[in-house]
Amino acid sequence: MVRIQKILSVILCNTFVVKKLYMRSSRLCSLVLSALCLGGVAANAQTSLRAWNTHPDGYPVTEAMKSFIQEVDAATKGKYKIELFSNAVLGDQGKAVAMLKAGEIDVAEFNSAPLSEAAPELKAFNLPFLFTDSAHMFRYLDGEIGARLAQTLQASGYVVLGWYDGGARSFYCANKPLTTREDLVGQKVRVQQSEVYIEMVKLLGAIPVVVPYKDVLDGFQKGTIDCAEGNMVSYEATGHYKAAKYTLLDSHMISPEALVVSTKLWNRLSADEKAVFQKAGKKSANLMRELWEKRVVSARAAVTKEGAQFSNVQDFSSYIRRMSPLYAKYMADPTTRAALFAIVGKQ
Ligand code: BDP
Repeated sequence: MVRIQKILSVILCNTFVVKKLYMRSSRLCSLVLSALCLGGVAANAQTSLRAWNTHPDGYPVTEAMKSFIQEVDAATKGKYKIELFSNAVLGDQGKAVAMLKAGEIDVAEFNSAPLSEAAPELKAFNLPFLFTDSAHMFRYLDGEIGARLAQTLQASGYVVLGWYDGGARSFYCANKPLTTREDLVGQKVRVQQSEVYIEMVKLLGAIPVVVPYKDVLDGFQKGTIDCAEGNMVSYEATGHYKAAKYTLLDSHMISPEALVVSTKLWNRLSADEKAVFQKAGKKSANLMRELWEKRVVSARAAVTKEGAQFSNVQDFSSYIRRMSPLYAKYMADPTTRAALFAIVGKQ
C-alpha cells in the first residue's frame, strides 16, 4: 500500500510540474496536487514491518511480542507499524530463520535450536544438562557471554533485542510410562531441526524424527512418532499432553529463545530508533519471563488434572555421561569452545 502511494505521488507530482510549465495551471489544481504530494511524503514516513511467531494468543511469547510492538509504535509515534503473524502462519521456524536473514520478515522470536543452525556459536547454549534452570542460564545470557553471543549473532544477520525463556525441556511419550532414560531406547522421538537435538536423541538410543512444531500432534495421532520433547507450557498449549501423557522430567535442555530483528532492518534504523527498539526488547523480555514463571505452574496443574503423569530423575550422572561425545565435539569446535569454556569454567 505504502509503495503504491509512493508511486502515485511521484506520478502526480511530475504531472504537476509538467502542467505548471506548460499550462500555468489554476491555483485550485496546484493546491489539490500539492496536498497529494505531501500525502505521499507522510505515507512514506510510516514503515510496515512483519513479525513471525510460532505460538498462539495468550502464550507468554505472543503477549511479550505484542507489548514490544506497542512500545515501538508509541515511542516512534507510529512510524514503525509491526504486524504480528502468530501460529507460524508465515512458515515453519526453520524457514522463518532464513526469511529473517534475507529480510523477508523483520522481527521474530526464535528458539536457540533452529537459530543455531544459522548462527552456530549458539550451539554452546543448546548442550544437554548444561544449565540447571532458567535462572542459571540467564546468569550467562544477561551478562558478558550473552553480549558477546549477541554480537556474533548480529554478524550472522540476527540482532538480539531480548533473551526470552525457552524453559526446561523434557521427554514425553504416548504409549508407555517413562520413568528412566532407558524407556526411550528404540522409540521414535520428534525433535526440532537441530544437529544437537538429533545427536542427543541418538546418544539416548532413540530414533530422532524431525517434525515441524505444528505437525507434532498429528505425528502422535498417526503413529509416525512415539515421543517428543519440550517445555511444560508448550506441552499444554499445543495439546500434546492429550496424545502423550507420560513425561520424564529430565530437563535435558534449558533453552534460550530470542526476540530478534534482521540486521538488514537494524542497519536502516537511526541511533535513536535503535535505542527505542532495544529498550522495548528488554522490557518485553522482562515481561515474558514474568508471564512464563506463572504459566509453567498453571500449565502443569492443568495437564495433571487431565491425566498427565510425571516421573522425576533421581540421578543425572548416567545421563550426563551418555552426552560426553556431544560435549567433546563442541569443546573441540572453535565456534562454540569459547562460550562453553566461559560457562563451564564459571560453574
Ligand atoms: C517451543 C518453542 C518453539 C519451538 C518448539 C518446538 O518455544 O520455539 O519451535 O518448542 O519444539 O517450546 O519446535
